[in-house]
Amino acid sequence: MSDTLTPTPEDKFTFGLWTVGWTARDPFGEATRAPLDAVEAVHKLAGLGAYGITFHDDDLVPFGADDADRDKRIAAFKKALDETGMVVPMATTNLFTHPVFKEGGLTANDRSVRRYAMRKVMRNLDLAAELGAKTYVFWGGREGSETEASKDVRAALDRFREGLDTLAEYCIDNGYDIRFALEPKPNEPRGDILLPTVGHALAFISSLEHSDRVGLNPEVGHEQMAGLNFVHGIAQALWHGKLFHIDLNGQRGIKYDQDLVFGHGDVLNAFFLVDLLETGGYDGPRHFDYKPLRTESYEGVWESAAANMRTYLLLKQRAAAFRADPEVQEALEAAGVPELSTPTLGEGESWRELREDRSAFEEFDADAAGARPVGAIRLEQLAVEHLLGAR
Ligand code: GLT
Ligand code: MN
Ligand code: MN
Repeated sequence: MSDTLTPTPEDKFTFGLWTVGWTARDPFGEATRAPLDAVEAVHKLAGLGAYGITFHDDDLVPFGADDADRDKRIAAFKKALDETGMVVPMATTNLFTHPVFKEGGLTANDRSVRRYAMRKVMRNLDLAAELGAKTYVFWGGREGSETEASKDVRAALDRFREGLDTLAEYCIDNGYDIRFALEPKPNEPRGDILLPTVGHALAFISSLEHSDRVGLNPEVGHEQMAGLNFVHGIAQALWHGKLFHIDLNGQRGIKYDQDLVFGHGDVLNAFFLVDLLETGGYDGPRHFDYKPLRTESYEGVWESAAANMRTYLLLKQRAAAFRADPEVQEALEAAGVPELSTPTLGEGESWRELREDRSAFEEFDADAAGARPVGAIRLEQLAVEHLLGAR
């Protein structure tokens, strides 16, 4: 098999401990797999060519564990990292599993729950900093409601902002080189989650006191659950300089959060996503946040971990071939794609000159321009042919 399809740490592939470690309990059925030890996860992923591992506080140390148990587990995890060279580029807090968070974490109506949530984040920020994490994810799965009357959304956004600004100050004052990445999701587990899409989150970030330290961790399936084009969302996040991290997986349309293997959903969108990530200036981890199917044993778990990475590398190879194909370049030119980078006004031109330019309006043949061919289908078919290995 070609070498470019063998993952290495240079590819920066990372996995959440909760992904390969998901025991496959769902709302209708019990776990189908035994719990996975964090140390084993580190060794197995390293053996498959991954670069790093990420975790929630409670993935590494069970909720409520005493200090001695906590220290023991963290020491064993660190030892596994040392032995394998695996890194921890990102960490996050579980503000969703325990019943205390049933009505929210940073935006719970109950003030004492909000204060507890902030302390839980602070404690894990200390560990994240110690392990060298550069990104801290906030997925507000319980920040939302099922009903309108039970949540004052404007007050909730005030509290969300207060929480993030306070926690950013905590990082600044402790000298932690950590940026925050908000992860949007439209629903599940709450009926409606606050900051449901990339666009909502971007607007919210601009209102933060420490907005320069806060960006996004968009997940493929979460935008697709809302029927949105993930590639467009990522392009806009990059355009704002806010793509701090990314959760790669697969989703088939507007339904429950499937967390399929990357590429096992909308594969054409995944092709253009990899094309964008590889050429658009993103150099962060390629983080897989998926759930190995409940039908699989651990054999299937490790197969699925490898599948995520291999699919990414295959798409990277195909996207590069697409870009290098002279016929594609000619079709892009014919469709006017490069022309969009030319500013609409000429150099030194203002609305005044535009206003006087008769060729732009009075003499412009709108009917002829309306009848021009674009060639979008030819271009897309070229992409499909590259994706399917036909070129
Ligand atoms: C949870 C969620 C993911 C988030 C994780 C980070 S936890 O599994 O479904 O999308 O990225 O909190
Ligand atoms: Mn998901
Ligand atoms: Mn995610």
